[in-house]
Amino acid sequence: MIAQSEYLARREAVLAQMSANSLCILFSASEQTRSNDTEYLFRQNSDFFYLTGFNEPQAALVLIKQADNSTQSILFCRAKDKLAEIWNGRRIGPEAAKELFNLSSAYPVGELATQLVELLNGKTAVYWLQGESQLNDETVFSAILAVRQKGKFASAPTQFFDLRCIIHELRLIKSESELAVMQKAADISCDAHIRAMKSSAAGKYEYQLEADILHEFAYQGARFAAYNSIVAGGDNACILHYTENCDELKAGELVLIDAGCELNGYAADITRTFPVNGRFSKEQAQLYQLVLDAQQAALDSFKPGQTLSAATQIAVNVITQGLIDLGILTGTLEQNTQAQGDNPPAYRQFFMHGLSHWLGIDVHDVGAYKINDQDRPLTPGMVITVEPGLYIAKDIDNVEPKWRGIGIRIEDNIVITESGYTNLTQAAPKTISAIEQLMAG
Ligand SMILES: [Mn+2]
Repeated sequence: MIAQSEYLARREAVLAQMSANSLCILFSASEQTRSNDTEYLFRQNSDFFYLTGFNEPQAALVLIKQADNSTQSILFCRAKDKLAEIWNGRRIGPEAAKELFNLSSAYPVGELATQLVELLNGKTAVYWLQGESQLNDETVFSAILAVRQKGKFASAPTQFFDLRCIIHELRLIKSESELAVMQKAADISCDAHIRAMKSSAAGKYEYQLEADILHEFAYQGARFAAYNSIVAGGDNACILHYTENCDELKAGELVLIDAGCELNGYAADITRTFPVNGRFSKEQAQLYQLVLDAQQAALDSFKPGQTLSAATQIAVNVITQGLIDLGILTGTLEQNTQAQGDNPPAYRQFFMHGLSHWLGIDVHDVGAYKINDQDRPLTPGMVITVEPGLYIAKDIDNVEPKWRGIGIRIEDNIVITESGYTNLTQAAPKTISAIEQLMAG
């Protein structure tokens, strides 16, 4: 769990970057209808959660930095309501929230619209997540308009900043306590992958392995998957975001599982590919080893100062050279990794997605990948996925039939450290021998 003192420090870090005499507002997520009068399980807005740890809908956080640089954190949240709480669950309420969440003050959310007009009056600048929600933009603009209409002694802010450039940079570097939560999310997700490997058998259905995965997540306290789980047998693995998970698993085929849980707001994102019946065929093993070698070569390069594009190039070169050696591609490494006129490089037929993305509260986490249009050097505390893949579709005609219908991805989650990296997901087996051994017994 993340201590309240850390949420306070995060708000202070945002306030430190705000200009004097400014206001920042962040809104909670809203409940989303699933059908008629039932909702999806509530999931908090990631940025709001990062600054508050407050997990209710219908809330807003206002940060104020006065002209003399003194600061306030104000929460607007649902008022206590006996009847509503009997039907729909407990509410913390403003009074308790003020103490529990280290706030300067807290008010019922019904007061937000009128108080916001007063709070904005006289401020120079406003920060919010512009364009994230029409309703939230409307709340901000309506309050600004109301200040303008108050007369000549009122003054409305004239500088509007996107809060993303502050908060998303903060979120990109994970603290020790965030890394501890992410390690736990990774551990649970590794257990789930191991369980699916042990459970796999020809004749089972993809959704049954998905059920193993989700049960393991929930049983260990992670009620949410961080994203829809992919359980793709055979050539379904060549559909990158396959989530139907409805087909029968067949002996002799591989199954690709891309699944990770969300624990206390933080995501894991792991992919493993293994034989349905526990033994790789010769061709499967050759392609699998190639992806594993590409991943290891990329992993070996990670340390502060490395860039994602340089690491990607390392993985691309290993995969491309391997495909040439197996006779799947012809020509030189350079010919196959460079664009040919208007055509993408030849290797892109078989490895068509990126190697890495940020990982954190969002599975595809926030933070700029480039700074001034230049690849950003990695720094300690960044968490990324490393996920090379190789996909040879069933209907591709320029590849020998024995290679077709095989999709492989291997994905781990790593933290960049001062000396290199640590792998959060090494507990999930990924060498051919480790997978075959686990599944044999
Ligand atoms: Mn991923």
